[in-house]
Amino acid sequence: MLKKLCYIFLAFYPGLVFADQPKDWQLGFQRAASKGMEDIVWFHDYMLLPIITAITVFVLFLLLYTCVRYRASKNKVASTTSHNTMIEVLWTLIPCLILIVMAVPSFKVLYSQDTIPKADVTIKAVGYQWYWGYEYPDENIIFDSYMIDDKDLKENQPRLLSVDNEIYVPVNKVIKVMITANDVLHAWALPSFGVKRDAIPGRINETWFKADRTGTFYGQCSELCGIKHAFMPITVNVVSEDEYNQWLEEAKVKFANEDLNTNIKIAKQVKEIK
Ligand SMILES: [Cu+2]
Repeated sequence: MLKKLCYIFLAFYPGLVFADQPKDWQLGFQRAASKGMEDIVWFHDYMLLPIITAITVFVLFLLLYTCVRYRASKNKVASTTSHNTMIEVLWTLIPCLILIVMAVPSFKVLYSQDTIPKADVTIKAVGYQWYWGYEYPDENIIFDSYMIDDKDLKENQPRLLSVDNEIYVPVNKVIKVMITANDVLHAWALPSFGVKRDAIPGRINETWFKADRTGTFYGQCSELCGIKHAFMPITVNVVSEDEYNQWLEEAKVKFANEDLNTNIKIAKQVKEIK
């Protein structure tokens, strides 16, 4: 019971949920790991939620007041009022003002997501039915990332979120993600970074994030893409620069896109034939 109460408490104070993956009973956001997500959480917690709460309480008050004040037993003859210019002007103007006040920070967040700074690392994510393929175009690395089945899960690996080949990125660096799909619509989404973009066949969408702390972060495909839509998770390891370089060295061998030496040999042969 106490545990459940704690979860309900945490659900309303999402900033306190120390997790980079979904938790049982969670209602709020996952803990932010990038400036972009911090802005989104701020916008939700200090702008949208107070406005929504105030409007709901106000409308509830009006409804209750009307029910009591104008109840049939006290008002034998019903009022025939059908217009009140003042009130009509107010209920048009006030919502407009509320929308304008909301629009300013909203557009700021939207544009900061849209303007991609100079990238330190570029990753291409390709959605397939039903797994993700990744490329590090500048590093000649390419690999597929499949969900790990329940029976193969190791300790500390969350169910439905762990993958066999995880992405590695350095901390505090701008990571640009190019997102596309091979077959149907998918969406590459990582809540802690505030990132979600549709993966569309024949088109490349771009987004970016700059993780401000190390750790393992989990996301999922967020566009209904078929029968195994729920089984194509995303795992990102944010590591130090050194660890990233170390991983790169290993990955360049393990996931080499093409054997460069063979290409050079073929090029030489072509030249000789000519
Ligand atoms: Cu998908």
